[in-house]
Amino acid sequence: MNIYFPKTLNEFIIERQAEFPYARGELSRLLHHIGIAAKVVGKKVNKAGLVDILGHAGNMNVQGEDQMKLDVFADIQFRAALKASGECCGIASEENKDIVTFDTDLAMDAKYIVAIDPLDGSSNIDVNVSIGTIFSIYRRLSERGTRAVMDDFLQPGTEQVAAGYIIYGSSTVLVYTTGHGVNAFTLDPSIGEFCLSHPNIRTPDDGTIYSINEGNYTHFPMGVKKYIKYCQERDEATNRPYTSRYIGSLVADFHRNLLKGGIYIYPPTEKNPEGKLRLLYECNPIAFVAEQAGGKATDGFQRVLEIKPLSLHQRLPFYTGCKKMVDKVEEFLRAYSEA
Ligand code: P6P
Repeated sequence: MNIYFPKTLNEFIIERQAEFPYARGELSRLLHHIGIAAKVVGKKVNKAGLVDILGHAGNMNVQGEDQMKLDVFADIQFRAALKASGECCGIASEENKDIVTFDTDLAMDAKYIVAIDPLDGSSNIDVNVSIGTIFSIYRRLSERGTRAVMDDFLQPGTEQVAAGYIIYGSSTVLVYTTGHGVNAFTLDPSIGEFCLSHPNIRTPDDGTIYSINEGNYTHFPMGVKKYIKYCQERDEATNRPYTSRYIGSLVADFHRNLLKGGIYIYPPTEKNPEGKLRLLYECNPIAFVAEQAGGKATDGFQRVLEIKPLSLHQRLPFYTGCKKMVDKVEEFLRAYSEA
């Protein structure tokens, strides 16, 4: 009988803790608690259609409980886990206009802050499409023992200590980086553990999948329009035409492109002239993972991770994936920039 002895997320985190000089386990504990919240949220997402947790907050479900939207549930769950870890002093979440700071002595003494999109793509839940949680971890700038402040959250993405996402799909997969490569862990429901399934992920240097909502084509910048046509032209030497794949869930589109090779683009549109995606808890964490796997992430002209955030929910155009594909779209953007 072959013994199945997987490397669990906890073993991996502790094993790799040695990569952090002077680390005393704080980051390990924080990542461990994110893993716990991911399991709880994953369970709810996978049963969303059954336990009547779809729909909008404020309604009563069949059990007479106050029904909440799944993303509200996810926000509460991750907030509770981060607070309970004792390693996080505050959170910036897509679900909350302002930062959430913890006021227990334990939490106020914590070293880290977290920016999070608790459930990205949640509009896809009722049609059973994969969705995800995206998180980004920074060292606080403010003094330990005090409440976190806004400046703790407005740091450039290069200051991230760790970042990653959980994709709730055909399986629940947690992908993260601490700046030493990218690793993915698949939840084994039979033992309730995240097990290392994709060690040291490297995204291909080039790819043949492009992900963009072409419904917004009319209002795309000319460089994006030209790039889409480039993807659609026949040229065997460069494996074109490419394949168009767009799920409408960033984590799902990004994860497929990360493994198979591709580019995800959310450019300025008429409805979102600044771009739709948020810098703090969507673009920065995804950009950190992309770069650590050998890919690239820009706003079309500059490296996402070097952008200094000016506000919590700031949006920007987002181009991420295989380095050569991002380079190519940037070439078109420069050639046709209206500036
Ligand atoms: P559109 C989901 O709302 C999201 O933030 C990303 O997950 C996804 O890639 C994008 O927006 C989809 O936006 O405008 O194409 O529906």
